[in-house]
Amino acid sequence: MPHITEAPLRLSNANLPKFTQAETTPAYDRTNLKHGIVHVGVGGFHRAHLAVYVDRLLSQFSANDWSICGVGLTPFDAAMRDALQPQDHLYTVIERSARGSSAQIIGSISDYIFAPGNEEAVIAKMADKDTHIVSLTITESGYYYNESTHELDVSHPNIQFDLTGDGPPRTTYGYLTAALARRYKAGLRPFTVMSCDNMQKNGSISRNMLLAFARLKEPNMAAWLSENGAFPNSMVDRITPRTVDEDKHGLKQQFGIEDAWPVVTEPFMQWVLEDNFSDGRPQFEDVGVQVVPTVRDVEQFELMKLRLLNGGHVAMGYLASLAGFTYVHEVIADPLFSQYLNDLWYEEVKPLLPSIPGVDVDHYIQTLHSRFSNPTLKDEVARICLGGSGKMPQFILPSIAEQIESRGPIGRLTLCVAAWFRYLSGVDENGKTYKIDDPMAKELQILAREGGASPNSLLSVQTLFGDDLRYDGRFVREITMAMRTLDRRGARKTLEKSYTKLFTNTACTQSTHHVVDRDTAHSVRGVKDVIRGPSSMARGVSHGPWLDRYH
Ligand code: CS2
Repeated sequence: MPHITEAPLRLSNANLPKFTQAETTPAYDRTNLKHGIVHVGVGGFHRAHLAVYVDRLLSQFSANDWSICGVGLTPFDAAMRDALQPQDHLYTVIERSARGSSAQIIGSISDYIFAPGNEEAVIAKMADKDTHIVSLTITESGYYYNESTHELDVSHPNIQFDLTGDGPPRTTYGYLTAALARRYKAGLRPFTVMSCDNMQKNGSISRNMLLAFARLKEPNMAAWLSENGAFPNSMVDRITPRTVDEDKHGLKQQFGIEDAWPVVTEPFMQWVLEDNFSDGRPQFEDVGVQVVPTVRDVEQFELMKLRLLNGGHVAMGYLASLAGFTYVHEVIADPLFSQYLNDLWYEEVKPLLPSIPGVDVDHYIQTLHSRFSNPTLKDEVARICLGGSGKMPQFILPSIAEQIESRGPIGRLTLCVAAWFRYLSGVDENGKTYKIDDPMAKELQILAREGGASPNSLLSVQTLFGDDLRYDGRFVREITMAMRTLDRRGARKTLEKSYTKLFTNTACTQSTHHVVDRDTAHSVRGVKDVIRGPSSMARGVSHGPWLDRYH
């Protein structure tokens, strides 16, 4: 690992030629770029994903019309502005694996507008003729999508404000609609709205929600947008932990780069993108994006990724948080938790997935296991527990509903919902308090405390559970039992009770699929008896309540 002896240098255009330890630095003229893309929500994920693909386009294909202008809509985004502006919007992507770390300096974001106080500048930028795509990473809750009715949450105060108020917009739809109305009047084409959020049919949801909003606010423009707009669906993937101070220090010491806000990520990166654009697009396929012709081609990848990767994160996250784990790789190295996750994947999620030509789901699951096991990434359990109200309806509840429909097993999926309910109390099993970071935190926390070991109060939230789940006798029975067991025994003991027998009886009889490449070798050590197909216990009890014999 290189260690720098000279003084570290602050990132800036002028210093770029001096960063000799970086694997790549922008080799293009950053003064000669147009903002073909305006991106709303510049966080770690965007900077490790779309911005990296665009950086490749700029370096390798001189795609100068496609640089990114970042936009931050919330007051919290001031921190990103303050980090990026003084360093000419350059930043470093630190890739970490068993092989070590590498640093790439990324230059594709060439401007940043902090919206509060500069609302007009954001609208003007989106409306500019050089802007062809507005991309979004605004989290699940940024879409104001009612999971139960599949409609825009029109009654939300922010949406109401943007529909009826005179003030500057508060929601993404407020900005998009204002900018699109200008383009409509100016005779320009609508920009493509490209969602890069983890949602099933992210493009279709963006389309339906924005059109619902626009029909109420700008009906003429809405008709034009409906006819001429484009909202590609996509599956996006790259695990991107929160940056901590240690990452900044490490970057200075190892690579001589002083960066106010680098991004840490894994080597893996994937983007499956529907080829549906209203005002042109860069040749994303030239830089490793899987551009596919129709929404159907994206759907199956999306489903696999959201239900297995994101669902897996949610499933382990709340139980692990209650049990006091800090990092994801520690959870996966614990045989009990690993077995739980493995059984959830194989028994309760995989059977629901369509087969994708050329994709081996078992291999995909093993890859996830090894990605989650990466100890160099230090992905925090707290991160994967953020925003559960947006994640549960996307990643977990649909699997439960589908399993109920086909009379399949739901024990592990249900235990994860129970763990979330217990987590919402805000106190872990060691009595440690933590903040619930969720747009619905206030109301959910009140309901969690009111409900105690009973799920009924939380199940009454119709927007999350719809009518089919909250009135489903089997689900309600299982979650009630799961919550009681969790309450009495805690997360680890609940799992221990479920698995002690299984481990002694079946550990030798299961076929084991080990992942053996260099990058993932860490995953094999310590958990080698755990990565395998579904357990016999799971097969044996799959149609009965999973936890009832522990009562
Ligand atoms: C995580 C994702 O917090 C979460 O929802 O599951 O951020 C996950 O790391 C990414 O979707 C990976 O592509």
